[in-house]
Amino acid sequence: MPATSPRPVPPQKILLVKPHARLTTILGLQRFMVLEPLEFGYLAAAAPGHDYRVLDLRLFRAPQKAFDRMLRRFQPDIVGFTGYSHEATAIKSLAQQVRERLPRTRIIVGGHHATSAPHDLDKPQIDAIVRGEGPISWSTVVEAAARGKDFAGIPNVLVPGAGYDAEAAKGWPLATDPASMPQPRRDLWDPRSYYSVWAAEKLPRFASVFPAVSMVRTSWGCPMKCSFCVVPHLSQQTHRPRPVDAVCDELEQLSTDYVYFSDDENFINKDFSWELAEEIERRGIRKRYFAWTRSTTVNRSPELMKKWGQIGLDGIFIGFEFIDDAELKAASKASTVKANEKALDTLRAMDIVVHAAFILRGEYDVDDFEKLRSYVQAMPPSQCSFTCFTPIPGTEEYADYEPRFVVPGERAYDLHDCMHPLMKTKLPLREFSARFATQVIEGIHKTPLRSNHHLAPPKDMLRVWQADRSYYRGFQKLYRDYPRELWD
Ligand code: B12
Ligand code: SF4
Repeated sequence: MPATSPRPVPPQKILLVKPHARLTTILGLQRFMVLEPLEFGYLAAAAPGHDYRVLDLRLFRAPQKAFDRMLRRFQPDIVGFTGYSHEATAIKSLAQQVRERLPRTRIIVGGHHATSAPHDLDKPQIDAIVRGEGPISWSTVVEAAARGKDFAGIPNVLVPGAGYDAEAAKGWPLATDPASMPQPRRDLWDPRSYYSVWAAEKLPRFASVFPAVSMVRTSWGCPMKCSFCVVPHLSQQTHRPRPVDAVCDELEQLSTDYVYFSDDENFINKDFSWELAEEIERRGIRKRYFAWTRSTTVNRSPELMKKWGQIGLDGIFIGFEFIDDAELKAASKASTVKANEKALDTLRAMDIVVHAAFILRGEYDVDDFEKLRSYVQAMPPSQCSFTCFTPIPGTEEYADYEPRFVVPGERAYDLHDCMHPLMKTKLPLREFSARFATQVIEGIHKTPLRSNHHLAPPKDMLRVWQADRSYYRGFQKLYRDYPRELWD
């Protein structure tokens, strides 16, 4: 008997939506950078043969109108939402609108909030919650939707409603082999819409500080276990590099010259990073790069940094976190203030700019703020950013702290941008916001482009000024995102 071929999956109209931000802190950040919705490129590549549209609502001044227009014109069979925890309310509200207007459309949610806090998405307007790396399950999810089946039993998928598996939701999703990931599609958005302020020790005269930027993933995960970070949970404390050739093939296809790596730690696997650098060099790929790493990695492998500097690495994000060894130890950072400073000096000597990221705490009083301020003022030119310590959804720490949150339940997710303190602050919230804003703006102004008097095109100078103002105001007004009785 001839083998029967499986029935082809009926082609679907699939809309993939990234919600708009609401918090002024995030809107301020977006003045400096909005990076590609790479997750959707991976999904579309994992289940080909369908008609995909990507709607990135971060790019619209009137996101609701853009969403309405897309639903009306495209009439999707499937809508997939992604989102961070601060976007949880937006996801639920947009999903509700789809449910009311297109009752036959299947609604799927994936991404960080779905992975870390799936119970928050156990709602009637959602048909499936996909956790972890989407490509593992996406084609099965799409096939089930296309055939009108339900989603029970698909790996890493939870089904809202009576069948919601609260036990499965307690564990972290299954890991994915990077070699099994497809090459992400980039034809679903305009690469020129995505940008990042470009940090560098030096830029050519009149070079733009807001170039079009692509986001590329060379690896994900991290073997370390800093107590404030969710990555070790997401990655089972392993670092997973992609095949070097797959990364280089992707780099070669990019239409932009600037690449922001989305890895958690780009250089922690020395052999992989070295091999990747050599292959980039061998293929003659000429791009500028920005990456994330630890100071201890820089100190352990300065020659690797030098190599990357030679092939185009302009800047590195390093979590300095705290300015005191006891705090670093308490957070299991496995680093010291000296190690951070040494890495900064090493990289500056190689003309690689450091983005030093600090964490401050809601318990900070005036003295603590002043201590941090003096430390940052005394640093050599670097790009500095600040977040506020907040427990991460999905971790045990989050559950421990939750009873002490100043805003209850789902509202706490709305504030989860690592800039809004979730516990009561020592200073009144309004004063906390003002001091946070001052720290943030002073940090931005330490950029070497300022001290080196980089001459950017006039439109960029204006844009930087507007972004600075918007970012500063976002922090200054942060207290307004809380109930009024908490402000003073
Ligand atoms: C790169 C990155 C950024 C970039 C932005 C990336 C972008 N495109 O916008 C920058 C540096 C700007 C950034 C900023 C922030 N980030 Co960030 N970021 C990351 C990082 C390191 C990688 C994310 C990424 O893009 N990976 C590559 C893509 C391909 O993978 P992915 O998003 O995981 O998608 C896969 C799956 O999740 C799934 N999937 C995703 N969506 C969907 C949808 C469907 C329908 C399905 C089926 C599957 C699916 O499939 C995808 C492909 O496998 C993660 C840490 C991590 N390990 O993930 C933190 C992380 C996502 N960031 C986080 C946070 C908190 C922030 C900020 C709020 C921090 C801040 N104060 O600045 C801001 C918010 C920015 C904003 N505009 O909202 C948290 C989110 C936690 C949470 N529960 O919300 C993370 C997990 C870091 C952490 N340590 O906690 N970030
Ligand atoms: S080194 Fe970075 S990515 Fe790794 S656990 Fe610590 S903070 Fe997270």
